[in-house]
Amino acid sequence: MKLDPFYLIVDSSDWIARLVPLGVKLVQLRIKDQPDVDIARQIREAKSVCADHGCQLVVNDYWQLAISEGCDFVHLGQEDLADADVDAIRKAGLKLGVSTHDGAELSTALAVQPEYVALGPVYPTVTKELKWAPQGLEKITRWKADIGDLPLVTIGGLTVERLSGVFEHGADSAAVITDITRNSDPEARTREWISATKTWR
Ligand code: TZP
Ligand code: MG
Repeated sequence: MKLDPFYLIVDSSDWIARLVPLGVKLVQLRIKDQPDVDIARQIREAKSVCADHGCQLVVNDYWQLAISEGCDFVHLGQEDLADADVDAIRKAGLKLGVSTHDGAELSTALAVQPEYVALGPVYPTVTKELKWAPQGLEKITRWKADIGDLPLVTIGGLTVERLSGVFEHGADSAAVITDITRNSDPEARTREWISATKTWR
């Protein structure tokens, strides 16, 4: 499958309502530590906005809610993957993306035949505490050589200025949180991302 080269990750349906109408085509709803009822409501809102704008919604972590709300794509980290019922996810017809940080995690991810794997953090990130040091650009090339046609999402500290580096090293898509959500003008920055990724779309 072909993924959009710009993969926006946000922590609320409000962000999705604000940024997806600008032309975002791939977005992940990544909510942490909220009651299921709030998450379900936000998934519904996000799904509706994405449907209106031809945007692929990916739900992080909450695969049961993603199934019950009729979504078609989930993203799981390694711990979530270990706990998840992958057969149930597949039976419900959902696509699956998996985070990876090292070779063992890549093997675990490939075993469930995901629609993409994500590699990170490419650069230092303020968003998430990780036990892995920044992976660097060369590792993108190695990962891509290992996975072949399977789409490779890169994540961690990515900015508009760093896009050509990750794509030239073999990334298929670049995921971003901070460079957009903590920008003084998130709408303008989103437009810059859309335009800067045009070559790889
Ligand atoms: N996994 C690896 S890095 C990261 C995640 C979820 C966070 C990326 O966020 P940012 O703000 O774009 O560095
Ligand atoms: Mg997770």
